[in-house]
Amino acid sequence: MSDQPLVTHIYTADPSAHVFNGKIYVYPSHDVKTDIQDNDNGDQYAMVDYHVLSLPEIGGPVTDHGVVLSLRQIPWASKQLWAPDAAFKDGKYYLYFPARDQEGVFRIGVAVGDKPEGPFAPEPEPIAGSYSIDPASFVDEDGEAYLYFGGIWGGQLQCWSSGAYEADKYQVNGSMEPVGDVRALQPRVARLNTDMKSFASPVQNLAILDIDGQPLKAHDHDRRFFEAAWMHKYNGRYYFSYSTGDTHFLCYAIGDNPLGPFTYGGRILEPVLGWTTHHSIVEFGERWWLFYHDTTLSGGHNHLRCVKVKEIFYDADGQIRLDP
Ligand code: FUB
Repeated sequence: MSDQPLVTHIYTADPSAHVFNGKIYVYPSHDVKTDIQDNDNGDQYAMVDYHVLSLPEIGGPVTDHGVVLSLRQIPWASKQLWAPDAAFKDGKYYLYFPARDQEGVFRIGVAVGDKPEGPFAPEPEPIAGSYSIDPASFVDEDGEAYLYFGGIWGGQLQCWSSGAYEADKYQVNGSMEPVGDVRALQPRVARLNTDMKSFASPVQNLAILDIDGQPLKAHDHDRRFFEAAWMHKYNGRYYFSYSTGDTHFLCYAIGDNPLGPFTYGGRILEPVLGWTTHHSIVEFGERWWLFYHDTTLSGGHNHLRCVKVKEIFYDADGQIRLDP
């Protein structure tokens, strides 16, 4: 399998891949050039629209379906259309996306379409009760739908520990997350209503435990959740995967319930070229595929990324491997 970007005519990142109608659809961020210097707030990720990509098979021709949703169409959003995801339910397609609202607080919006390739019409308000970034939707075999989300540092998750937004928690004693031998910040999950546009349950923390059943600690930057949630199911078990941010790993944790708890399982991908790493995992053609990004197309500019795909494998214990 070649290590080539899916497309080279635009910069793409944060790929959320799904199989709809027998084809692979990829919902990426659309990276753009900017004069904004790199910073830990992520201001350099100044995206203003979304494209959808599709391909009939892995390695096949990739179609760019063009702009399917723009910042200017979203009444509540002010900037930064970050990592999106999509879902299908009852004949409609839903595009979930984070953006800063008019006050600069990240929220999660949803836009609805009739086709997987869009276009998508945004709801006038963000999803009530939503916050932070990187929504990942998951529709289980029983039809129940879930939205996973959250990201620390520029993604503001550290401001929501009380359940309400606290701007002064963005940075405490020079740190944008808890420090030391305390529980790490956890990703969030809520069940989605059948309308797929509202939460059916309170937002709850998603526990990621070590092998001894203890929550991952804040100092454990090699394993603790940072951003880039993804959920998939393999052999009846739930796999929650994510990025460790400043240590640049993609990791996964396994559980028996989509609401957790999950036990840390290992790494999926070592650091790529570029600061961020973000992915999705999808089954297609009875094989499993990791969609991810790096910055090779731009020669290493953190905010100008390109989406790639490689095959992944499971061993007899269900652990994810990059080699058969
Ligand atoms: O693309 C902007 C942000 O960078 C995403 O929301 C994060 O997951 C990281 O990839």
